Amino acid sequence: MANAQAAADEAARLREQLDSWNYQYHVLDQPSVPDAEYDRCMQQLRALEAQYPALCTPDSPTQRVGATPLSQFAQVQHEMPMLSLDNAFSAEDLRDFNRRLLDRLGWAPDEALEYACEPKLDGIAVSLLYRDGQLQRGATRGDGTTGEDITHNVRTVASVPLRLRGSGFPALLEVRGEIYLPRAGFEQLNEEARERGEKTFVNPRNAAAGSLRQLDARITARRPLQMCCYSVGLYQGGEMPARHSDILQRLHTWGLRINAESRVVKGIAACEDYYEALAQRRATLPYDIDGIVYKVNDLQLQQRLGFVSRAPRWAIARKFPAQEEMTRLLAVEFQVGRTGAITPVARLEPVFVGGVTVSNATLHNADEVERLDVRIGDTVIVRRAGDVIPQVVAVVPEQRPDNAQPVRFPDSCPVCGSVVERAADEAVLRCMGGLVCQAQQKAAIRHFVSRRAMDVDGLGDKLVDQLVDQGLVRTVADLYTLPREAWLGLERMGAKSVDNVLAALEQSKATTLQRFIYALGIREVGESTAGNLARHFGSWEALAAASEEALLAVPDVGPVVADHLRQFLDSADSLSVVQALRNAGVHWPDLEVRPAEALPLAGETWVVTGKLESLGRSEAKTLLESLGARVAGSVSAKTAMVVAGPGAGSKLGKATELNIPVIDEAALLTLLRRHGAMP
Ligand code: D41
Repeated sequence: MANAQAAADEAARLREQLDSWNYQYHVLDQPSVPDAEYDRCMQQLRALEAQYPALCTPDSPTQRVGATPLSQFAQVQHEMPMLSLDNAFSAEDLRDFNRRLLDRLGWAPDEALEYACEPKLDGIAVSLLYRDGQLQRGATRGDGTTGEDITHNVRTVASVPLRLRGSGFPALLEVRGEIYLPRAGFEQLNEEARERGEKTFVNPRNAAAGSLRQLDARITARRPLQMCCYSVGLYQGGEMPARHSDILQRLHTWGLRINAESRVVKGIAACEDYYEALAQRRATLPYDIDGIVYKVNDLQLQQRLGFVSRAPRWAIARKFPAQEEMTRLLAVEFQVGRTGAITPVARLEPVFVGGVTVSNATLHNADEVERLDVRIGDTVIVRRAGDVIPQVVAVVPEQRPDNAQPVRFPDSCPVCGSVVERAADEAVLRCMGGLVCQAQQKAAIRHFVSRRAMDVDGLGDKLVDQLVDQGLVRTVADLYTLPREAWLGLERMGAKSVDNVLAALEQSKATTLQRFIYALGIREVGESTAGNLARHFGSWEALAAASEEALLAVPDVGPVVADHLRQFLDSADSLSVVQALRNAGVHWPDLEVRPAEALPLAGETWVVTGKLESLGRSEAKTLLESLGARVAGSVSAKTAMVVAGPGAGSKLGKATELNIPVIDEAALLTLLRRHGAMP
């Protein structure tokens, strides 16, 4: 008995500890212990519960996943209907909404109502029912009156507390919110699906919906879903605050996740400012949102305003321009890139998506065309998010016409007629014409003159097209020897424009070895690899003479890059272009070669975690390696420094615990510049 009592006390202690860590990690976004410590505690609790089955209560953190899959979903009647939201599609619509409310309340047209503003998460609306603080039921919104019982799945969502924290909650409390998949989780899920050769999800919302529609909660448990609460439905046996924003705060103290971007503002102009500010940051948020929800903050006013049919009068969703739309695929054309890669491009019936009219979208490569099973004539879903190029993400199979045509890849280059090849381990088809292919000539020149390469101002795409189409320029070296009269003969090139281009070309001759290597457009050799090569070899001669092994010793150069480099350096054509460029006067200072031990971060192990806004993690890694650091995937006592961006998780927690210095991206950029790894 004494033993059993001790076990019960210990189980209670472990449960409290695990709940608290879970809350800090998933609700506060503040990881406080290493994963290993969490796992160890969980193991201890499991062992205790196995020994004393009576200790195993439904709210134990060990009980998030039930044992057996369901055979079907039960229906749930929402005692208090889950209302829907009216939409506003413009600033004008939003002002109308505000005017209607003032009018209905009998307020003057210039009075300022207090609004709670929050991002509209693109997920699945759910209801959580807590009785005496214990999670009793999770249900989908369904049609607002009848939903589905998804308790078994909701229990696996780490940010859904199985029991409420603290005290003072009503005996019966229904919390409403959105379950969604953060973008990083979505990417990870699709990555895993691709590795297994399975179908990928179209977007995070579909992935979240699919995850909640599982009869087997063990599948749901593997999906990194999140819950964010936005209102309270039914409650009995307790009081709730009189303002929406205070209700959210209260939910937060009870251990429920709320949106960190929520704000209270006064007046409709401030609502618009909030919209504009969040629209700017939309692409950088870690989750998809499709608009902003505005709610009258005062619950008494809400009550006076009431609702019409299924939607409250006191709330509205201002929608962002949609990032996905349906349109028809008219044709597929093939573009030839700088390295001969042939990219299928969808020609679409023009459609307004993500704020612009889109009539072309990339289909990436043959594998993607096959995966999508896309045919000409199909209705497709086009996505344009942020400033990324539009892409076809899915086909609408129900709308396929009888005469839909499969996409046929060309047997020869659509530009130069050379043979095309598909390497065994690659998804891309390539034109083997090399510099014979005018498409490759143009792309090579466009790259060579681009800002981050030789930076030749005033040599735009149209001009490059003319030069190549008229046979005036074949290689980048020809740019420097083309006589003034030839430039003057081109369309829309007056004396002044010609002089400007010639001056820009002259100016570009004084360059750096890094820019020069990058400008050559060698496959897989980007800016940072070019920098590593330049710093490692110091001169063109040393690079050109480097063996495969010598190339492999350069940070970030693996067998593939080394192979592309050797192919370039062994090609008589390529070398003659380099020679012609140098004959024309292109020059750079050679660099002092420092042995690896003399690099500023030699011998140090660094860890990069979280999101880096301007660099990205992989570039940060390359740049750190160029300074001699080793970049590792996990934090240990040997770690010299941790670079942490937004969303950094357990690695940051571990660094803090081990007293390892942590810097942010801004400090990293300063350090990289100070050591000359970046301009
Ligand atoms: O983020 C959301 N998707 C969201 C949805 C939100 N932040 N607030 C919402 N508020 C409501 C009311 C005003 C009715 C309580 C909602 C929704 N409704 C909603 N979600 C799905 C249908 C309605």
